[in-house]
Amino acid sequence: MTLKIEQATPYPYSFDVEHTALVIIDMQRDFVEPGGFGETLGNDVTMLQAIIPAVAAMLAGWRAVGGLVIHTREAHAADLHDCPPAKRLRGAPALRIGDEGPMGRILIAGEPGNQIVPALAPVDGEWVIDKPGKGAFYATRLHERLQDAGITHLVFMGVTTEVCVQTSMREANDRGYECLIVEDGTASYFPEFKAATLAMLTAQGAIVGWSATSEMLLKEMQ
Ligand code: C5J
Repeated sequence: MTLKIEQATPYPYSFDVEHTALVIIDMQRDFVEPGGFGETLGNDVTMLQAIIPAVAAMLAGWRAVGGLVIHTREAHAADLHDCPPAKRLRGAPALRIGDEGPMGRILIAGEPGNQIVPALAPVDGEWVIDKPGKGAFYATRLHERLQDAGITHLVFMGVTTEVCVQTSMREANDRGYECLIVEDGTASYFPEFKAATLAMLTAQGAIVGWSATSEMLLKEMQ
């Protein structure tokens, strides 16, 4: 099934569901709920909670057409061997990566805070990629798995727009994927950073990729 999003920015985006994956970046409790990594950095996590309904609607629509769904989590091993000291020691957060917080150890794989929020929980057959970096392709086998699955197009959602979503979309673009970001399916703790990111990704004739709203996509997918 080939779909065309006529109103996408900066020009129409065409994709074939069989060769496209929906990539939901880091919708984990660490970023979205109080007491996690996002809040320890001093952020207002309610900014990110606001997109859950739009992400859930896209996820339901994508599942209904049988497309591949990929969830990522920013996650480190319990012994922190995959967390560079530069990442752990930077800044002055209330709690650092690996410290014990209200939802278990901050940003550690398997801890309660590292789980995808219940409204967007993965189901059988969906991929869950734990990534130690901001980008989903760094130190993971995502590219190899996508190649094996014949995926050429990626539709991105998740948090935060200017950090893990943008990094992942840029990594994907450099690997040859045709990428689109869902405008209302992504959020930042800083609305001005989200706006700037959407503008810079799509500028210069889709230099990194396209953007569109969930409504535009869901209308075509019906
Ligand atoms: C951050 C992310 N912001 N998922 N991670 O540290 O964007």
